[in-house]
Amino acid sequence: MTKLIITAALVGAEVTRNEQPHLPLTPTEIADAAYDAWQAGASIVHLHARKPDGSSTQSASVYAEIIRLIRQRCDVIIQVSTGGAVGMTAAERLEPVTLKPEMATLTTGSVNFGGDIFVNSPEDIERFARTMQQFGVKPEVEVFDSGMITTALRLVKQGLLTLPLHFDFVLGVPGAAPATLKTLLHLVEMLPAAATWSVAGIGAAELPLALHAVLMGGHVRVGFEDNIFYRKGVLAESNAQLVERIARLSREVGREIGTPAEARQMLGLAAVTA
Ligand code: KMH
Ligand code: ZN
Repeated sequence: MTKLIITAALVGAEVTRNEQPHLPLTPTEIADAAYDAWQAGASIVHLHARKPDGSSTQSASVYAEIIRLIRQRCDVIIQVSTGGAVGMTAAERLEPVTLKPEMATLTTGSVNFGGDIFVNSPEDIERFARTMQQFGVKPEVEVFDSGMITTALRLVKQGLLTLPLHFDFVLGVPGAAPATLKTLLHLVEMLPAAATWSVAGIGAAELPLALHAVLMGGHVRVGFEDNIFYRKGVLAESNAQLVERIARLSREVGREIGTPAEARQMLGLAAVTA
């Protein structure tokens, strides 16, 4: 089996310091969390940015500072969010793509998102895909429900996405696909040839789904964006602690952890030096 790619989703847009006291917020805190996650076995960091008051921002300058600080310390793959926070405009959400990070997320459909709606109109999805092509950024297709795979395949036909694709299944968001093994199997069956995939289970589903992915030959995403607990009722001490656990369990069942260089090869990204 291929080595495991671990993505650390360090910050997110919705989690607060009140809920998770160790949530990194400033560029320095986020870069420190990225470094610790990389040391624990993460080969990709999925980034969101925050303003000094803790609210979400897609400001290119804030992302630039986070990326600069991470790059000083390690060669982890940088993946910026284009989801941002619910209610942001497409132009706002696309700002970090202009920095030409190696990867960016691309959600290929709208979805109820707790009490909100995460809106991704067909027109905006095409615009996001075109902008990523223009800046040479590899998309990670974020799948909250099965129709989003169908839409990604349509974008391939339109020439807006290029095979092989990399998908991330975000399972267990209230209003979206449930965090079950059945869902995961169904989504994996829908993928085009040579696709790579990871799973991000929300809340208590993070660990069981990650374990399924380890055994199925998929990849995993963990971190405070998706889950703030280590176990029921016990908050995690850091993002790195969640990365370290899935790395340890994966090794225990005989699956080694990929370095950023190995992950770049698996994902078809160009090699870089730190
Ligand atoms: N914050 C969510 C509304 C992404 O990063 O691309 C969207 C999100 C997905 O987090
Ligand atoms: Zn995100």
